Amino acid sequence: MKQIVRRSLLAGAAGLALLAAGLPAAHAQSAGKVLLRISTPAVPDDWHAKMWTVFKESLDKSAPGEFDVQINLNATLFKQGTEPAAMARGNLELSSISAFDIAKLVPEFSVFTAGYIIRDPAHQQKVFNGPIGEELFKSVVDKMEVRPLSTIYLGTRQVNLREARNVRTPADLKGVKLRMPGSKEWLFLGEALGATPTPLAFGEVYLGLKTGTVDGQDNPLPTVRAAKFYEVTKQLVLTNHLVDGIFIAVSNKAWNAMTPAQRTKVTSAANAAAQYNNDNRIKEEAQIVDFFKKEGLQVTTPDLDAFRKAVQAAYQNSEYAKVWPKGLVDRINNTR
Ligand code: KDO
Repeated sequence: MKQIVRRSLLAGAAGLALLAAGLPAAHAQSAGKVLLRISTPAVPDDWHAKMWTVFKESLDKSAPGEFDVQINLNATLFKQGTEPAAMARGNLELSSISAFDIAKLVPEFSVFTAGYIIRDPAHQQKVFNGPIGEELFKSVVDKMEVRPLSTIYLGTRQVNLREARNVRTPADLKGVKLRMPGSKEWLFLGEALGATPTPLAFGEVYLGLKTGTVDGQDNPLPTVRAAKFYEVTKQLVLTNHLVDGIFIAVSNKAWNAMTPAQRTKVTSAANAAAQYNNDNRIKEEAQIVDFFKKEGLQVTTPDLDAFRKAVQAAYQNSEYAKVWPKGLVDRINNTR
């Protein structure tokens, strides 16, 4: 008995000594390495899928043999939108989470689910890398048990229709079954655009368009190319309605178990991945319209003022705006 008590006291003391030295208490381990499981619905050919290879290569270089980075694409490990819960439970270490995922637990974050708020990728980086990002990310760490590390430009979302039609204003989307990801924040965006939003997971969109379950979908153009939605649609309506962002996030469990040196390396790997995605996506967006025209799609520009006014009014009058901290929209607008 004495022996057991003494042993556990010793083990406790050793644990305390490790913590005092800033060493990890307990890591998810894989053959002695720190396990970093990644899950994303992204298709392999999209930039925010390829960026995870940049992340892995960066860590292999800065910390050879220290991390076991496992990349799971196409939502094969966790369903789209369930990643934050999996991370909080300790079943997943990393993923890229959206403002829509965050808004479920940090309601004020819904300001970034609103159309026509973020102006462009540079504005997005300034907002999230400045005081606004710092304040809001603190609530994410506390309420979601995950820590955003860097901001990924997912692209500017556009409407993509199965059959071409004349779309000048939101009224022209009346009755159009527009596929949106399956959460109320997404469905509200579809409604604000004037359409009839229909929830569907990303992995089911191609077939939904092909069979006519939905009349259209919205996504940034590089994703329309990478997921081959152009094969089953006839028109792109350049609404520019959401300058979309996702955030590379690590679970608090994994983060707290890392040494300070490991945290620094993981953070720079996330930044390298973000830079890779952002540079390539911005470059591709600037020239991608020609690709779709060659594929035979009609590319049209609607009355952007009409879309902006309708969407902004829908949000201002919504339940969402009621929880936005006073002055936040002005602060976002004034970030230059
Ligand atoms: C989508 O389902 O339309 C969406 O673009 C939503 C994003 O938040 C993100 O989940 C993305 O899909 C996936 O990463 C696939 O590109």
